[in-house]
Amino acid sequence: MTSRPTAHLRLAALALATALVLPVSAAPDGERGPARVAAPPTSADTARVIVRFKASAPRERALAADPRVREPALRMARVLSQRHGITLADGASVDPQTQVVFAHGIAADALAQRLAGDADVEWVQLDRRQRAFQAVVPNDPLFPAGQTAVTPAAGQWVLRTSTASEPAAIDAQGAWALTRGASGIVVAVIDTGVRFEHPDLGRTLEGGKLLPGYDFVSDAATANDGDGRDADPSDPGDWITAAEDRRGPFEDCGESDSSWHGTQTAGLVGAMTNNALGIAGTGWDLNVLPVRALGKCGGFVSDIAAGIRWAAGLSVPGVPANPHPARVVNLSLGSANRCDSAYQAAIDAVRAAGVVVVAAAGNEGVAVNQPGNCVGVVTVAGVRHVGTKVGYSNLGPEVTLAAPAGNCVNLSGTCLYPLVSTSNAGTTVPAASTYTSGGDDATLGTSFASPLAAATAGLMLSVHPALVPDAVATRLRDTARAFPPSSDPSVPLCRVPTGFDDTPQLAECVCTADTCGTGLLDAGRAVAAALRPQAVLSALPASAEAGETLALDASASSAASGRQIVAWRWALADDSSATAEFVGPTDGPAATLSTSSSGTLVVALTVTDSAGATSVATGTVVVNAASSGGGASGAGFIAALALATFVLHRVGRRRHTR
Ligand SMILES: [Ca+2]
Ligand SMILES: [Ca+2]
Ligand SMILES: [Ca+2]
Repeated sequence: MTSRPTAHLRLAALALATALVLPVSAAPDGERGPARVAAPPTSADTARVIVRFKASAPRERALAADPRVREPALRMARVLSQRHGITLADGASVDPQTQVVFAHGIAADALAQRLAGDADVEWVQLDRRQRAFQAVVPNDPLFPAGQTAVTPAAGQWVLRTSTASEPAAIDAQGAWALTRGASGIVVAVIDTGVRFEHPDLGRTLEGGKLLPGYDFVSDAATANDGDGRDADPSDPGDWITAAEDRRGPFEDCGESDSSWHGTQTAGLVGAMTNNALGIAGTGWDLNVLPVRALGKCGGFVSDIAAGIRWAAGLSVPGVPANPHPARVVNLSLGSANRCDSAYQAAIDAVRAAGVVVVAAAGNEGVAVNQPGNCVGVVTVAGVRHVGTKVGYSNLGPEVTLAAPAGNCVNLSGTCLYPLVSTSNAGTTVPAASTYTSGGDDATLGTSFASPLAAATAGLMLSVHPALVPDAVATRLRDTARAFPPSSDPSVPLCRVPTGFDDTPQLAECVCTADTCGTGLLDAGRAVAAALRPQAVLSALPASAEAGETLALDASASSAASGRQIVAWRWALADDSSATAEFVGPTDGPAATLSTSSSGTLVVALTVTDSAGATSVATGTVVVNAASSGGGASGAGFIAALALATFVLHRVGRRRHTR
């Protein structure tokens, strides 16, 4: 630094000149307004351009006094000044061939034109000022904080950018700065059905958000619509009378008013957004597929499993094919049981079809219910606005991550931090369309944390449709924000429950990785992560024989919409114990690996997209000694077989990393 005082001072002066025109914050009426930024410097100020020099160009470089600096900075301004008769100043380096150049008294585009003609210059472009994308604020009136006409006063705090007082907010605003969702990406809500006439939902045919869907409730009494399965998933109400609670098919179901549960989950996923009415939906432009599987006193696993399959576009006998297959299925339902085979089979089938299954953890403060405890599910626990577990939420190692589920904090008055969604005023049959509030109808429960994650998955798939379910889950998990500690030292750590019969943990507790997942859902970070490419190693065998040649295939790798994979790099990871060599190029979508000695091979594939983002996938192959006719002997053969099986499972899990 001190070796070039003149250049240093000149740059400092330029920086000061730039800084002087920047912040303008007072509004004309003297009231404090949002910070504004003046227009970028004009020709009267500083022109700044980025200049890339040809590889053949001579380089003038400033001495690097700092031993940590690997390459001295480019300083070509003096040479260019002499050649072009303009006083130029050196700016920062971009790469070994590219630097910024400043000038006064000339327009930036004129400067760029002059320098572009230089024989040593490859290209010149304007060095444009870039801005952080501002949080997107939809105009739905229930979105902002400070509600006075209705409750909760916090409005849709859940969707806003997280703050010190509401650290659990999921930053849907950050996600919306990247995408407002592709309407072709469908999120299915397997629930009690919906109210199509709600003005903040509506049918897609009439410009609304709800696809036609289907009603899978096969038992007519449960369905409460007069028949079994049918093509209308409208929610007729699921109330239980005192008499029904006493005897009959709904005995002990609990006397209750209609819940309009499905209308609430649907609104959280995809209420009409920025329509100057009611609420914003987490998924903004995502469409919602209503699949009715619950009615009075819930519903049966069989109907839910059929609904999961149909939602994903798979066949269900006796039901017409779904013309709008979903990429995400939300399950805000369940029971305190181990995962039933019927659930797991449906979940496995739709995951194989590329569908992300998201489920709520349940609301008893004990172990995660089914289907949240099934394999391959993104399972969502509920947190308070401060990021601690909300008392009622189930918990345990099956949880993927946590999201706000609604909490009140206060013991009297209206609930302070519920979620807000679309609903209906009817206590039995449908009445007027409404929104939930901080009153008796408050939206509270892990049922409402789950759709926040489901909609986020839909936004992720909107920017990168080829992401496989495991990649969506990994990126959701990896981008979750760390659980904040409680400000109250008396709040205990959550503990892993022993099961469904464990003493319920119904008080606030501090989340840990094995109780509430990897952290707090962050929609903004998750969608940003979805923009990264997906490295996929296909057709990698679990085992091979020494001397065998392996064909490696990365053609299933993918990039986000509008980007392409532009580079592939194959390598063997350092922890490989077998000997092998690549035959031919290692920078294409396919490679050939020739094995020579036994051991374990860890193949690493790095892909780079046209935006320069990278992703790595690794796969493991066990290389066994070549059989020499005699075959492996007893114990050794069995050990090798066991190892191969183990690795097969590992590869199966690891094949789609990130
Ligand atoms: Ca029916
Ligand atoms: Ca029906
Ligand atoms: Ca709205």
